[in-house]
Amino acid sequence: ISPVVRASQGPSERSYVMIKPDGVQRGLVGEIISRFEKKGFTLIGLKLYTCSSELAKEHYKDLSSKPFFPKLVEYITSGPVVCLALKGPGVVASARKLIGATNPLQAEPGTIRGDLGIETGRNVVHGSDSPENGEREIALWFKEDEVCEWEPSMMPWLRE
Ligand code: IDP
Ligand code: MG
Repeated sequence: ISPVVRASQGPSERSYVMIKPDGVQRGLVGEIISRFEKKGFTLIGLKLYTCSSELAKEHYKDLSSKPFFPKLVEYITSGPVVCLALKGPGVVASARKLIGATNPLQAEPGTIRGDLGIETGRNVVHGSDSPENGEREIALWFKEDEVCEWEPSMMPWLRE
C-alpha cells in the first residue's frame, strides 16, 4: 500500500471555522488561516461571504433564547466573514483548542482568541463544537460544489 493511499485512510472528521467580521476588518485573515494550515488540517472549503440574518440565526439557533442573541446576529451580519471547511482526524476538538476560550481574556496565550482578542462579543473566530455540528454548519454555509475534497501531496509527511 502506498504511503499516499495509507495516509488518506482513517476518520474524515470535518469542522466549520469562520473568521468573524472583526477578524476580516482587522486584517487578520491570513494570520488565522495560516494557523490552521500550519497545524496540518486540510482546507476543503474557503470563501468570503456576507450572510443574511436568516443564516446567522440558523447557525446560532441554540443560542436564540440568550439576551445577547440579537447583538450576536447583528455582529455576524455586519460585514464579510471568511468561511473555512477543514478536514482531518480530531479536527473539531483541535480547532477549538487552537481558537481558545469563548472569552478572549480567558483564552490562553498562543490561541487565536488569546492572542488576538479582548471581548467575547468580538472574539474573531468560530469553530464547530462537535463533528455533528461540523457537518451541519458546512452544509449551512457551503453549497455542495464549493467543498473540494482533495488529497494534499504532503499527507505522508503529516500522517503515518
Ligand atoms: P463559542 O463561539 O466559543 O462556541 P458560544 O457559547 O457557542 O461560544 O457562543 C457563540 C458566540 O456568541 C460566541 O463566540 C460569541 O461571539 C457570542 N457570545 C457568547 N456569549 C456571549 C456574551 O455573553 N456576550 C456577547 N456575545 C456572546
Ligand atoms: Mg459554540
